[in-house]
Amino acid sequence: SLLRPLVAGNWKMNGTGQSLEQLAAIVAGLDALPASIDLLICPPATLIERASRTAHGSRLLIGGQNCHEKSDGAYTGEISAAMLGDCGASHVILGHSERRTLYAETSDLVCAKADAALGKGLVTIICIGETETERRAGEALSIVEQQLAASVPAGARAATVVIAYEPVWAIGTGLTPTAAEVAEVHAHIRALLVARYGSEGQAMRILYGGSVKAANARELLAIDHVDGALIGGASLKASDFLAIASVY
Ligand code: G2H
Repeated sequence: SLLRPLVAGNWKMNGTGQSLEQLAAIVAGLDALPASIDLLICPPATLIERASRTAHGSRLLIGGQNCHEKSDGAYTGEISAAMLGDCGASHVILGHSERRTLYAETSDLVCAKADAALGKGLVTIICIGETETERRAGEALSIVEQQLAASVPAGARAATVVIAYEPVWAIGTGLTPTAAEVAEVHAHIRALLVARYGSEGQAMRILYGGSVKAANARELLAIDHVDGALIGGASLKASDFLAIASVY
């Protein structure tokens, strides 16, 4: 990667107070990793404040996995961008395929959430990616293009927006695309970002996500325009997460 890589963990709906032991182990392992990469863990919302305390004084960043598009109000059960920031989150994942599929989040909604998050100073990681059916139909690039155009705010900047390409069929399945498939999609995303945002698009990081693990990280992270990883299952154990980050 020509850009400063970001290695991000997405704990999804996993973790209680006991999981802070894994977080502390990640913090303890940071010194062995190159200083030239950014590291982020996105625990469930209930752990963000405690996770921030555990990470305090270290370079481990803490983020949320979702936020609401409104700043406050009668939205029972929802969490605003300001609330994430208040708990110590600096980042938020938005538009993860699980949110798009299971909670019917559209790209327009993801874009509204991104605007809300950026407005509160959070770095937003915006996820896009095709389903297996779409890939088989030869639509991977066009789906990614549509999602990118509609999900990423017009004013996106490289310092505050990160794109995550996660082919839906690779998420939690153990399947990963070939290096050539990843390279093709990432190069396409890069071209689209540059066309829309110029030099900001050149500097915007594009993460790969979907069944990243220690065994495949070296190959995936070496691909052009793969500027880091979004890691689900393999981010739950400190040793796995550190092993992936250590390929840099
Ligand atoms: C994709 C990824 C993390 P996993 O959802 O966002 O999860 O690494 O478990 O496939």
